[in-house]
Amino acid sequence: MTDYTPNADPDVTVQDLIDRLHEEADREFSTVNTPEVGIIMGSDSDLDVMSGAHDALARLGFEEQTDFQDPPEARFTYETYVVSAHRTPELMYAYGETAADRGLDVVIAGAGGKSADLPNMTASIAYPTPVIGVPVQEKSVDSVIGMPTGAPIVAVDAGKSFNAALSAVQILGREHAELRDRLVEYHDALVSDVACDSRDLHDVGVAGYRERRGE
Ligand code: RP5
Repeated sequence: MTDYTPNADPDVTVQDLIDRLHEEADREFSTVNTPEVGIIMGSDSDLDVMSGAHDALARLGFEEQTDFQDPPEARFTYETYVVSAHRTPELMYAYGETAADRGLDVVIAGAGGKSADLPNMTASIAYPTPVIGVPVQEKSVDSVIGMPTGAPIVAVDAGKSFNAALSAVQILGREHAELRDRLVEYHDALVSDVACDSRDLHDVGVAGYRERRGE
């Protein structure tokens, strides 16, 4: 949240968003047309870190769905909301509570600060829908992963939202062979990148390699 000036005449309220989520959850729909992955973050100041998840999903052929009733062409999609555990606990509750009924298969939740409670609270509320926590900062790690026995959360290291998205697609891949294939293809490309880097670094030499990288 970068602008601290209160909006005197907001054109949307938290209650509007809560109502929207419940309306969508109550609607009859095919899960083919709803986002598989929900990405939430505690503040729009988390967006740069959380964009790694968007990048990974785009790399795997997902498109962003911005209108619940009007899906993009891609078969697999994601959505993104700002949901603050401390400023808007009711919205966090509504998001977690409606996740499965809105067709989400997995949620990626990121938060920063020392009290990074959005991922762990959402995991408890959305259970048994899996939640993958992203500590936005190093100091948020303990808060995100520190769940009591019986209250699970899957989490990645600080800032690793890209990996959170890969983990989300691994979960989806259990049901969708197409996604398993895309994950394997992605991994194969990584492996051959290392092979190329290794050969080039050796064969071109350190100085030439650096020069080629524009350093
Ligand atoms: C957390 O507090 C958010 O997830 C964010 O990382 C941090 C700071 O939020 P802003 O003050 O930038 O909104 O809840």
